Amino acid sequence: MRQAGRYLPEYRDLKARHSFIELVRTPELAAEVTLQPLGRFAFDAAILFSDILVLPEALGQGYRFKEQGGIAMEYRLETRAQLDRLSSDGVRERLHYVAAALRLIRDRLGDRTALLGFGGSPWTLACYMLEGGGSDDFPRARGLFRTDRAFFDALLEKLTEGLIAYFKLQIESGADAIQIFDSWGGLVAGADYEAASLQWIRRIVAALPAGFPVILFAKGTARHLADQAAAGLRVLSVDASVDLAAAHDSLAVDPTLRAREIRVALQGNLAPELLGGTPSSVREATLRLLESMRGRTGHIFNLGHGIRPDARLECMDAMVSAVVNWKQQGVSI
Ligand code: 1CP
Repeated sequence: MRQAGRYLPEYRDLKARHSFIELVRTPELAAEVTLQPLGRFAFDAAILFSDILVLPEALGQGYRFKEQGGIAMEYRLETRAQLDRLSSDGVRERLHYVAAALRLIRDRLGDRTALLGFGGSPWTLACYMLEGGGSDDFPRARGLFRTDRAFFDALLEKLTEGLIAYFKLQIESGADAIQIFDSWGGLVAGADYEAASLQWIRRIVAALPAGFPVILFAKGTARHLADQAAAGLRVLSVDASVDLAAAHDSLAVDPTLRAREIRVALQGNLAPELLGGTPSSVREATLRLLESMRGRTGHIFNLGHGIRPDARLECMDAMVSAVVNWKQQGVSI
């Protein structure tokens, strides 16, 4: 889940003095923001503070953070000439600040807390690049995928190459696992999901060191969990619309996965909106989720999507202590 952000007073303090992009690009500040949530809550893992859009920027299409919230790209990717100008050649150099931040965080965390690196999926990044910013349904990316597959594939090739270089850099700099965010995977259904998104993710996983753990968060793709598991991912992070226990059981009996002896862990999937409510309802929902997974191996408790700015600290406390106590004592509701 996203751990940092406006729900934390200490993040708001830093944001009052530095722009979002300054926080992302300054290793010392990025390390500080990464560690802020761990100063308050007993998380097992830290996730690097950065953004998925640093990769398009490193390819040549910058982004900015709008003060009213949300993201805008420097321009909308439309022409072949613009596409030709994007290049994955300098990714390592241009993203050296991420490597420096990871090294600082690694040093400060020691080896008791896992450190997650991350990036967007090629498809999700293409959505932002083609639209020129955020959208509810990214009509330009969905349109280009259907009307100009050569352009689409050429863009996704560049993104895939760039992401492979970027993830290797993160691994060398101390990341224990990589989480790929395919936040808009749910916009492409059926066989299109494979062509638009999953095949590129599979290529990335295959290019990383053998066995290196990769977590996939792909919103709205519950029907593709078995395909994702077969793509070499170690953990599938699922959104709050999925019944986690049912998903676990359907993967456990999937004939293709069984034949290939593929097992994945599931991560998730408490609804982030709950954290804007009361501590007692958060505790109850957290315990209900944990209980539903009792006896099923391979569950990493997490939110079903990023933390929201209206999350209340007392609700975060209730959630984290419910998980910690449950783990220590096997507490039930
Ligand atoms: O805990 C952390 O801070 C982790 C770092 C992190 C991650 C993993 C951030 C910092 N962003 C992300 C991923 C990310 N960024 C995704 C994929 C996950 C998801 O679906 O939420 C996406 C789509 C983005 C792009 C982005 N960055 C948006 C959405 C834009 C849109 O219109 O669709 C937004 C609002 C951001 C800003 C951002 N990035 C990160 C934070 C903490 C914030 C909010 C900053 C703030 O409000 O001050």
